[in-house]
Amino acid sequence: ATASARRTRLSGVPPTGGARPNPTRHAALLAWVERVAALTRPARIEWCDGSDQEWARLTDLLVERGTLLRLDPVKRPDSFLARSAPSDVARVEDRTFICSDREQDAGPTNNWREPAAMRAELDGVFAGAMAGRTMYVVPFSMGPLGGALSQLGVQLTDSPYVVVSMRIMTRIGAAALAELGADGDFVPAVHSVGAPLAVGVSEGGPGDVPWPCNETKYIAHFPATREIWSYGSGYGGNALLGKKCFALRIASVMGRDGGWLAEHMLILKVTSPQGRAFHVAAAFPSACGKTNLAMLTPTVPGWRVETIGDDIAWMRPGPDGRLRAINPEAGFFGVAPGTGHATNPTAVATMSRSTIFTNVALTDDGDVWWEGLTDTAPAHLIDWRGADWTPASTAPAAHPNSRFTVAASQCPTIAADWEAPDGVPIDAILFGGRRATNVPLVAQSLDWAHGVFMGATISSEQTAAAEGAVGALRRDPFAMLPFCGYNMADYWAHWLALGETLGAAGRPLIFQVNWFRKDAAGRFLWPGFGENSRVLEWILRRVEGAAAADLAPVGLVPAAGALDLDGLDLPAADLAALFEVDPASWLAECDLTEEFFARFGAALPPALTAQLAALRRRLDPV
Ligand code: GTP
Ligand code: SPV
Ligand code: MN
Repeated sequence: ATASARRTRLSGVPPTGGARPNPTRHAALLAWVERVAALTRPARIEWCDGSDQEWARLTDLLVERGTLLRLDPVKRPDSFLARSAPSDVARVEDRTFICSDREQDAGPTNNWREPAAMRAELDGVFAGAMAGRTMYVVPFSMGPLGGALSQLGVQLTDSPYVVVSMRIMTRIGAAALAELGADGDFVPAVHSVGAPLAVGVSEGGPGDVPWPCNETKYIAHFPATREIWSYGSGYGGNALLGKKCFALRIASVMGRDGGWLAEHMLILKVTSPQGRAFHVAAAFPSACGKTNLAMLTPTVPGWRVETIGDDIAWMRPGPDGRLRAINPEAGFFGVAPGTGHATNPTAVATMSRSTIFTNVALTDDGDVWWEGLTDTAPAHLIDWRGADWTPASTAPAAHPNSRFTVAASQCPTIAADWEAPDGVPIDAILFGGRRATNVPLVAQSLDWAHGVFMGATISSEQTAAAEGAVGALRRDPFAMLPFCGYNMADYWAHWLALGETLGAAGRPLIFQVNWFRKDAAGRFLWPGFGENSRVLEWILRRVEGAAAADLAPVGLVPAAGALDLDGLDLPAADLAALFEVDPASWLAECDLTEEFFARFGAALPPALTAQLAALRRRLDPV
């Protein structure tokens, strides 16, 4: 069709309600919306204003369509359960693409596709993809509106479930659109569930399904033009494009080009009994404890923990030369299983209302349940697939990657300054993973480069957050394996360079932690959760220069008595096992690191090769 014919057709499309159509004078935005609509051919276009009325209208509509089930309004006010298609429950890493101009800029850890070829392929896939559905225009801000570290995006989506989820996870609507003005920069993000409706079938009516999606999926990123195209999935990380696609994959490229960092990190504020406030950022792979650490209830007397973010941190050197971090998100998309009154009471309190649960179980009285919420399971449930479940059932009631979506502002431990536009100064950075063996409970890096080496060499047992074999040990450098939008070796070089920029005075201390070490019988050696505050205490005393450390081959570990174990029933043998560094196993690990590093060829920073050699010398000093 000619451009003018297209315009005629589009301007004839009535909005279903909500904001008036085209509530912006941003010509480039309007042209892009029109272009995508001409390609995907939605039945109507709706601009989202982010209002409470819009939330009420869309959640009602989703309940009517069977996508959401309203939970008991007394037990769980304004809250909903979604059951996804059983095939659409996690991120799809093998369908995630980085379409940089040059293959080497995607690096060996990403799936690279030549941009022009991918564009042609996507043009085919997206043609008519939204037929019969509403295309929602969702302007959003990552980071507080107008903040110095914040960025704007606009997501087009044919999924109202995605709209209501984006409303929780980011700052959507009229304010973001106003911030964009008539010519502001935004990251364009197109999302379709890939389930066009046949002529005569209406959205949510007979012939439609509660959770539309497509067996074929694409999560494609164009770093040069900062574009995102997502197709075929309605699940969190695949579909809420402000999160992993923008705030990590695209933003990491922006950070590379602009001298800042986009990281898969929680941010927390810790206040000592003496009243000194510290800020900690920590990178753990998916489903390895970020949300739990961010909401930790300390067991060490006198310490206080407040939450700033649970998944993503954007960090850049501030005017005072220190590294400052913001949480670009506005909500939590947290792992449900294992989140309970005993392990994370803060999260449980956070989701007492206005929460969307996805793929958890439904109780007979209209509330939710998952493994680990309580010690004993209810006698009867409807499981995440919608089938009857009893404690005698063999499969779990909630999917292992079932999630809660809830506003950060509802968190009882949210820090007063969690939306500070200039961020908070970071004192310590933690790298962790799920390691049954080898990696000690805590070790401080010897210097910045050693800290970068610790981050670059994280390996972790794979979890249900992505499709793939759960439990398999894999390298997940900086917990960014699935999220770095460019060559991982260039990313390490960027971290090394940032250390230079920050200088000795501005650099946070770097630590490695492991809550998941096990004994031979497979039992966790460390109680974890609130008891992790003991490790935080030692870390922050190190920042103050007030805690003793011994040099171990892998880094500085707490000197005898320096880790506060008061009141903890931890056998001496378990404590020793938590810190055991077996040179033979570690030398074997060094060989694996050498193989891993070799994948990056000439892009590997020489400083990391030097770190590996130094580690080997410390393990085998002859
Ligand atoms: P993503 O949202 O996927 O990025 O995950 P996350 O890193 O935020 O992980 P989360 O805090 O949700 O924890 C994932 C799982 O690990 C949950 O089942 C937790 O109960 C469990 N977990 C978290 N912290 C600890 C800990 O200190 N010890 C043990 N044993 N398990 C933990
Ligand atoms: C993760 O997998 O790291 C998550 C969930 O935080 S998702 O948003 O799906 O990426
Ligand atoms: Mn995550």
